[in-house]
Amino acid sequence: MATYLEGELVTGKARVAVVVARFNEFITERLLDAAIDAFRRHGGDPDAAGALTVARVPGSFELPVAALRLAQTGRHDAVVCLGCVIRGATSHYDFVAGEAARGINQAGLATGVPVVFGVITADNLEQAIERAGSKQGNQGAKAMSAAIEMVNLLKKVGGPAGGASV
Ligand code: INI
Repeated sequence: MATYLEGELVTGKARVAVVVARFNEFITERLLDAAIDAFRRHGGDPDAAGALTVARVPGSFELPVAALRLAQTGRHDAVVCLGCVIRGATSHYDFVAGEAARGINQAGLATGVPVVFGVITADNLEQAIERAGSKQGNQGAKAMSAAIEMVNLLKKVGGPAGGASV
């Protein structure tokens, strides 16, 4: 008999930290609003003590170091990283987007705490807007849902817990 494991989209007592980049804040604040809303819609109370922590960083390049530190505290079951990198707006797009992705992945692997990539990488502002609450949904809501699913999956898997107890 096979064993099938999957995480429910139920916030429960999960404690989630969100790191949000100020760069392109017109977009990233929409991602943050949607992430908090998703936390609530999945049954969480963002105002409960320790349930939701929001940390702001200058740009997407700084997301990994803040995510790593938050994950290392042991006070959060998942960390959601939100940012927006627009190709048209920078010649160092590839460095910022690439290092953000690499560092966010590393922060999760180093700590065992799910660290979710909620960074929009877009060719232009129109594409970014599409992923921040119009045609393509909202990357912030998707990232929060992914975090909650991962918290619940890892709870079922067991083993060494990286985050807070849920
Ligand atoms: N940061 C972003 O989050 N998005 C961008 O599109 C961007 N551009 O265009 O350069 C950006 N740059 C800032 C970068 O993330 C760092 O904050 C900065 O280089 C200081 O380390």
